[in-house]
Amino acid sequence: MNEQTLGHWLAPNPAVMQWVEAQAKLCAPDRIFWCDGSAAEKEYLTERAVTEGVLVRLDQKKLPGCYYHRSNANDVARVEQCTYICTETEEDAGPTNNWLAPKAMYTKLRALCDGAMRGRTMYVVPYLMGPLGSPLTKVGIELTDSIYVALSMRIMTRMGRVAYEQLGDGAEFNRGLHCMLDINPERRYIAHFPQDNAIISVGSNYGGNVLLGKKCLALRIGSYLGRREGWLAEHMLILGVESPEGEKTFVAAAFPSSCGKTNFAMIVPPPQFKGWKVWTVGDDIAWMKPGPDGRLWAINPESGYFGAVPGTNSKSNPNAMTMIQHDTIFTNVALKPDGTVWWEGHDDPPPAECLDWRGNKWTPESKEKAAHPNSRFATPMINNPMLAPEADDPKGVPISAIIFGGRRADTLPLVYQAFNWIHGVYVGATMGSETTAAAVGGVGQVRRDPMAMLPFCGYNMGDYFRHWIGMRKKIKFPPRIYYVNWFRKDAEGKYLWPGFGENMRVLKWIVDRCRGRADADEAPLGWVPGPHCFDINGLPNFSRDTLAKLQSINYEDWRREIISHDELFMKIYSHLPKEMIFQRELLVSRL
Ligand code: GTP
Ligand code: SPV
Ligand code: MN
Repeated sequence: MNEQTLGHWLAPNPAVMQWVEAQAKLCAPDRIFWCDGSAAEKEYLTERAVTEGVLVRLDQKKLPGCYYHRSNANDVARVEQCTYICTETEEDAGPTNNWLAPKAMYTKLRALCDGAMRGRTMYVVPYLMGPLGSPLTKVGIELTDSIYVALSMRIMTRMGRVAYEQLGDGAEFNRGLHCMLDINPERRYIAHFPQDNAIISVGSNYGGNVLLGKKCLALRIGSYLGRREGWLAEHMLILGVESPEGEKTFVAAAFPSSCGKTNFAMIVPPPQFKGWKVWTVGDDIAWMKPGPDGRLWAINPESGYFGAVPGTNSKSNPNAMTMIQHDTIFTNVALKPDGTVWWEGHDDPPPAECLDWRGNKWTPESKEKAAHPNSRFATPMINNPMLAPEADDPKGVPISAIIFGGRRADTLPLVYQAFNWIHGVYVGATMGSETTAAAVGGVGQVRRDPMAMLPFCGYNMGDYFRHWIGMRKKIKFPPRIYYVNWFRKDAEGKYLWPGFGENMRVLKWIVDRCRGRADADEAPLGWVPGPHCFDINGLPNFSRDTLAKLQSINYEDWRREIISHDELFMKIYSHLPKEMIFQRELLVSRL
């Protein structure tokens, strides 16, 4: 395939041509490769990535279509300290975001990109976030000098001609520029220009830093556009629960990075839930808009899963294990001599010898982990045996429940339901969670992560709360709001709740509440399951007593918790809706 001739199929959209030309002039690539999304192109690019050493071909009998990638050891996760929201004023970005004036950032980054693709290929990657023809769908074009990004975007988004089809001769598309430079953390910037619908990412080649459709467009720019246009861009999975009678209830859930969205989106109900099915619509991002029928409708803008690998096995996530057996790119897991892969928490025991995520020899005696804690699979959603048929529906799905949840060893109970929408917004806004390996920095520290959006909100967090509160007026039948915590531990540090598939028990109560067929008791935090409508039958070593521990509220812990809420509230005080203060007072008085 001759690259210069590619692109001839492209009906010239003047806005696209002009912009690509200008960026090419800046970055000075030797070649421009116009991606069309075809199967032939995938084959060609894959072959080329293998030749260049960017991908390792895995055993094609055991793992057909699967490839292996190692990122630079200094580049293994999102970098929040290098992520900027370049709104016109610092106040618009708010105190929870890094900010630099757009002009200053453009100047700085254009200098870094100047000639940065000399000797390299610039891939022009057109993509859709959302199904073709959906009113919520957005067009993006990412220019990248990473063949890994081009191939990953093909999995994660609807990539290729389809994007030009939606764009037509319009000029409204997200302009994304990605230059790897020399993968130097000192020159790493993930910069967003919401008012220009533009993103520039330099100095990284990893996940959320560079797959610009995902966190950058679908969440940071998306949330900014959502406020302007009256919808919500959220860090949420979407799933559909089907009862034995065939009734389907759709639920969206926001848990911070590496806190269980992919797992929850794919749960397999335990045996006692005979006839119940859980379908995946999305595992990371939801775009939600009020529909003409007064309900809140959601799409998953992505078309693939970029999931955390460690801990994935046929017990914790059987659907994920099935879907990553073919046509998957693995990043930073361990590579076995037989051309297959391994990670901590795999079904198979540790291999006698393998190469770790850095490419060094590893044996079970090694002190370091074989797979990086933030190693990932990228797999197309069509691989998922429980992919909801609605995942491609331009209309989306109607959301009956919104769940918030964090990773908390103490203080927070297993489940409760907010009293109403505003209370639910408060519950989401005050969410805290232990930090994880999904972002560079410490692991295990509790921090406030409102709605799991702390690293992803593209404007002032106080205004974001106000937008959430204001949405209530636009939704006649608002979803019920819940809080869950799968991660509460006992005094010995062991998880009190078995989690994973057993989370179906919590989900069932939530669905039954939405359908008006489960009772609840009023408690200080919200509604909690009544004694007879939370099923614990068949749970080994689990008693009503354990459930009581999981649900218990310790007043001393809650005193500390509310003081910790206040730290965030003080930080954003000048934009904090007063409803949040009132909710705080109500909570204190209930406690
Ligand atoms: P991102 O892709 O980073 O946004 O993460 P995510 O929210 O999709 O999290 P994921 O489902 O990948 O889970 C992250 C980690 O949490 C994995 O190590 C899981 O094994 C663990 N985990 C998920 N669900 C549960 C659960 O119910 N209980 C416990 N104890 N651990 C869980
Ligand atoms: C997250 O960190 O929430 C992820 C992984 O989903 S990344 O794509 O790197 O953002
Ligand atoms: Mn995520």
